[in-house]
Amino acid sequence: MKYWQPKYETMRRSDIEELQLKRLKNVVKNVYEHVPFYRQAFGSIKPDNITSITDVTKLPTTQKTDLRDNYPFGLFATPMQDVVRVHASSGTSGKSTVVGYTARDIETWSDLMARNFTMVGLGSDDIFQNAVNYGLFTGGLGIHFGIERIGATAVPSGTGNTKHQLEMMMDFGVTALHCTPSYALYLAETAQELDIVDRLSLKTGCFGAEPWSDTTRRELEETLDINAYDSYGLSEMFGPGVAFECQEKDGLHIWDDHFLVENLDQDGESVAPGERGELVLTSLTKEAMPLIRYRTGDITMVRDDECPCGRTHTILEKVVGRSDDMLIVRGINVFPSQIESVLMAIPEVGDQFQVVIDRKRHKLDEMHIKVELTDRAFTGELKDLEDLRCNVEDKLKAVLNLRTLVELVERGTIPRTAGKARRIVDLREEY
Ligand code: DLL
Repeated sequence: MKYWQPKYETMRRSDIEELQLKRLKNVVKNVYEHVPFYRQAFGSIKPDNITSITDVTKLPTTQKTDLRDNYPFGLFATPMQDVVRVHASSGTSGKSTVVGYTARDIETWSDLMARNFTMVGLGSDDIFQNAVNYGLFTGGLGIHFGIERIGATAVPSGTGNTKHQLEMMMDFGVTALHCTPSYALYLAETAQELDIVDRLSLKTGCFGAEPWSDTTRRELEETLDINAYDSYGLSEMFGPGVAFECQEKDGLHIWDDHFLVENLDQDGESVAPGERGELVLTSLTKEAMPLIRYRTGDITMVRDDECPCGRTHTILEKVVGRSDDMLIVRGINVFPSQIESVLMAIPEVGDQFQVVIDRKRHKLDEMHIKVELTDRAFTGELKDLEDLRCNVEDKLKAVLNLRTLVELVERGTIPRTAGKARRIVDLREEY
C-alpha cells in the first residue's frame, strides 16, 4: 500500500514564485487582522501593499525576543479553540518560547516530514527509531508524525539508556534512526564497544537540531554503515522538516512552498548567493502562529545552483552555527563547528570535545580545548602524547587562525548528552 506521494518538489521556479506570492498575501493579511503585535509593527504598511514577493522587504523583521515579549500566546493568529498543540524551546535565558499548531498545521508539518523522509528513500518498509526527547521539543512528535505519515513503523524510544536503545535497534530490526548527531556518535561508539555493529540493520540516519560537519557524517556513515542526512528546522517554523538533504548530500533543500527565504547581513541587507548571512524566514502556510521575516539567528549560505536530483527548491549550505553561538576570541570569529571538523579529521582523537574560554592569565582570552583520544591513540601515558597534542594545536591554528591550548583526555571523560551537545563553556563574564 502506498501511503504518501511526494508532490510540488519539482515545480517550475515561476510556479513556485506564483504560489509564494499568493500565500504571502494571505499570511500578511491574516497576521494584520489577527495579531495586534504585527498590525502595530507594520506601521503604515497595509496588506494591499504586498504585490510581489520582493515586497516582503517592506515589512519589519521579527526575532526571538518578540516571542518572549508576547509570551505565551500573544503571537497566535487563531483562537485557542483552534490550537490543538503547543511546543516550546527552553532557551538559555529568560522565558521559553512557545509555538502553537492548528489541526491543519499538524497535517502540513507531517506532510513536510514525509516529503523529507521519502526524499532519502524511506517508506513503509522501514522501522524507524526516534531517539530524541518526546515532550515540548519539536523533534519528538514532529518526527514521529512524519514517520507514521509515510507508513513506516515508529519506534518512539525517546532519550536515555543507550544500551537499551541499541538493544531495541537489534531486536526490532531498526532500519532508520533519528537523533542529534552528537548522540548518534555516542550510540555508534557504544555499539562498537559492545561489538554489536554487525548485528544492526540500520541503513539511514537523519540527524539534526545542532550543527555537524561532513567529517562527522563520514565517521557516522563508516561506523554504522549507513547513509546520514542533515535535517534542519526550528520550533518557530513548525520544528524539524524545514530543510533536509537529498541523496546527493550536497546542501539542504529548503521548501519554498512553505517558507520564503532571505539571507541577510548584519545591517539587514540581502547577501549575494554563495555568501554567508543570517537566514530569515517567513512562514507561508502556518495557521496558528505565522511569523513574518523571522530572524533565525542561523548562519548559512543560500545557493542558486540546480541540484542534480531535479528538485527545484532553494539549496542551503549546512548551517555552521548560530550568530549567538559564534565565539569572538581575541577578535577572531570562531564557530564550534569549525573546531569539530578539524578534530574529526584526526584519526587519533575521538569525537567528543569541550571548549573552555576564560581570561584568567594576563586578562587575555584563552581557549582551552579538551579533546578525547580514541583507544587507538591511548596505548601509554598521556604525557607521551606530546607530539600528537602539538599536532592538534597546529591543525586548529591553521583553520581558526588562533592559538589554542589543547588537553588530551581519556575516552569517556567528557559528559555525553542525548540532546543538543553543550560544547562551549564561556567563563569570561566571570572576570
Ligand atoms: O532543533 C528542531 C529540530 C529537531 C531540527 C530535530 C532538526 C531535528 P529548536 O529546539 O527550536 O528546534 O532549535 C532550533 O537548532 O535555529 C538551529 O540553531 C539549530 N539547528 C536545528 N537543526 C540544525 C541543523 C529544533 N541541522 C535551532 N544544523 C535552529 C545546524 C541546527 N543547526
